[in-house]
Amino acid sequence: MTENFSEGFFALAQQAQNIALTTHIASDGDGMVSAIILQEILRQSGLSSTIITDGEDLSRYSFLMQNCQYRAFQGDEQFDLVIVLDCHSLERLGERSALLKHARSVVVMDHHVSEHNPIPADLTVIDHHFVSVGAIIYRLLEPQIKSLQPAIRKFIADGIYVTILNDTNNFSNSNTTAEVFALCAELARDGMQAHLMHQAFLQNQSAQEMLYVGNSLANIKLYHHDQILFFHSDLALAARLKIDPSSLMSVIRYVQGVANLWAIAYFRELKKGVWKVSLRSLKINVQEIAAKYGGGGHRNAAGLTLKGTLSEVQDQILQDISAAIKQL
Ligand SMILES: [Mn+2]
Repeated sequence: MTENFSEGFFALAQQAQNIALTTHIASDGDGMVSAIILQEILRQSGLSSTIITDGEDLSRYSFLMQNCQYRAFQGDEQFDLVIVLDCHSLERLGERSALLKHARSVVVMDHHVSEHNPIPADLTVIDHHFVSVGAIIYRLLEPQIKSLQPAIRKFIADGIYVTILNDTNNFSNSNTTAEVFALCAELARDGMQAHLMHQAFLQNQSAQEMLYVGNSLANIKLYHHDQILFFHSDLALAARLKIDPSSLMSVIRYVQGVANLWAIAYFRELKKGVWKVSLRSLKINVQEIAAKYGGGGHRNAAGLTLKGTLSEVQDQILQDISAAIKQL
């Protein structure tokens, strides 16, 4: 698969006049950092590209963005080649799905469980065995990466390590396998220093962010014999603290240490009456619940968007989680 992919990938990239890299709505440290490192790999082959965002604050990746070319989606842009990372369904691209209409070719690289409405592409890699899309890039473009100058290889290793920190939640999720450690050992041999990446990516919160987290944790509610934990952050809280929640690390990780839980749901208000719901469970399959509402993810971690008041949305999700628990 490696050879075929990299050949096909570089052939498409070389034919393209211009290249866009993009990822799912509410981008994260896997999709966005994968875009940053793939942009560097393309640059090293003499190919320029642009990362198309939703205009979110990317400052938490600034330590990897010295040479990054990116801009917010403007609505009517045309790119010959569009590379979609960490997502393979049209809905998950939001407004940026318009990029695909004008594209001559499309590449999709993802590691989520297959969903409805997959993006039609010239080249698709979807493999849920991979810990992150960064890890897919490393394995599929390994010969190219190994041939680069040491400083560039280190930069790419740093980025791939960050995608793994993000998607394993600092090596604490069930996707932290022997292969993940083996891959990280290779990254360390390329010059990646784990303690520096940990500091840069996981220990860079502002005091305002901690206030946002603290206020969100203050509204924890427990259901079903204290086995289901709900909490939320609304628009009023973000406005009061003058914070852009899309720029923050996942808030849900602060409750993943709570003992004896069957499921966690975190509700964040995206717009008036629209809630992004993040689900976590080591017992039930939350990907199935997310898929029911057009969302997606993995068995243990998934997300969806729901409209309604907070209590309507929470009632709905509580019913779904309770039903899934009953079926166990
Ligand atoms: Mn990912």
